[in-house]
Amino acid sequence: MDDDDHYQSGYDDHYQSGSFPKDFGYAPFDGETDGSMDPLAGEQKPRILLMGLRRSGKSSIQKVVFHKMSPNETLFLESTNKIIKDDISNSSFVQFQIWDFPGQIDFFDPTFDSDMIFGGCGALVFVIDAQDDYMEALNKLHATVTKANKVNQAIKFEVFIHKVDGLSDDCKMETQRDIHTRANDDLADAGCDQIHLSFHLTSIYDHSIFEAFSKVVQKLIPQLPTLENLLNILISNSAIEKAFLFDVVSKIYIATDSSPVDMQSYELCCDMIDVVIDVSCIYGLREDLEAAAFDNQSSSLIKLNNGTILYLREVNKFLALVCILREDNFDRQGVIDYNFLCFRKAIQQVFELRNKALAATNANNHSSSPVSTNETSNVPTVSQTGAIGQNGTVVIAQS
Ligand SMILES: Nc1nc2c(ncn2[C@@H]2O[C@H](COP(=O)(O)OP(=O)(O)OP(=O)(O)O)[C@@H](O)[C@H]2O)c(=O)[nH]1
Ligand SMILES: [Mg+2]
Repeated sequence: MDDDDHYQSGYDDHYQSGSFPKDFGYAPFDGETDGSMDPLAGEQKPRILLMGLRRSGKSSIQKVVFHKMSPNETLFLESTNKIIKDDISNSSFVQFQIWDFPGQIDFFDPTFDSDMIFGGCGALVFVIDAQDDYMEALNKLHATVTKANKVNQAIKFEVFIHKVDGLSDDCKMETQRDIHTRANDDLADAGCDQIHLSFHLTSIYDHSIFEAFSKVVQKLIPQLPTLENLLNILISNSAIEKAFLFDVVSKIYIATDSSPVDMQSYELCCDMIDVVIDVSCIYGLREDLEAAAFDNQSSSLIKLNNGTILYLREVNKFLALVCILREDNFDRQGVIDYNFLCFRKAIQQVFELRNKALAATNANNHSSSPVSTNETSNVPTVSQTGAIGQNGTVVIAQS
């Protein structure tokens, strides 16, 4: 992509993508425990489409979340005039393409191949500029959603009520309520009640855009319930308050335990990842070795002055576990560390089984439709000592 090359060439070689060293960008995940194959190679990856009116902020979102562009730099982005396809292949769990559309796209244009575009689409993110008059955007949303749903009923529709940094809290709520009501009324009037829209208040100037994108991506991960279960078992046996499984490059969380997420905790964990990567870049790299800023030795502990601890551990090349817990509960660090090792092992099993299932499917059939996997909830068992049983298994069955 020309745009990316242009953007990244402005960076020092060592910091190609934000504070990450050159080899820490989005490259095919090598499975860590399963050789160097990319199980989705040759398969069509699930797609996330970014649509919305001109200047609503689509390209900015894609650049800020996945290419570490700073929000201020988006002021200089040029209008998109063709579909930009961006491959996000950072880990086995999070492999997808993002297609950034020009604002003025016309569905009735004969060159617009809606079967091809909506056919393999997992999620459609529709961006509405909340600082502008949004009536036209709502019409476009309605046209887009009904058209896409005709082609593919499996698409998840996500509406980003965007640029809310300029609005007061009251105004944000009022705007969300108004957009929610109008969009759903339009669908009801057209007899499309079955279409479900999810709404998110977002801005590239805070963590809300990462949080919203986390939710979008999570819906595309079939293993999510298994991951959530593993996290629940981990936290309940380790006296941890909250745990996030992060994709380190994008800082989106691909899973968390089932207690509610509050923005502040999420922001703290994001900031911790930045600190770890930055410190690691400055002090951790040896000249003789092309060591990455994030590797299997990565771990960090930050004590806050309110008696809380942030604890980060590497799970695999692209994932980190970040936990929040009370300082008093950290006395038994041995148990936490042991439980973590069991957790990591279980996650590796999920990867391995998924890779095997995908490899088998690739060998057996050469259809171009995306592979879907379902897992049974045979999650690791909890042993009497309160740790995750080492012989715990996670089984993924082909649907
Ligand atoms: N205040 C604010 N401005 C934003 C936000 N996101 C994007 N912008 C600004 O909105 C303008 C348009 O952003 P783009 O990303 O180019 O919009 P687009 O939807 O890709 O536009 P087209 O490619 O023409 O369809 C830029 O000046 C951005 O800086 C946000 O969250 N808050
Ligand atoms: Mg654009």
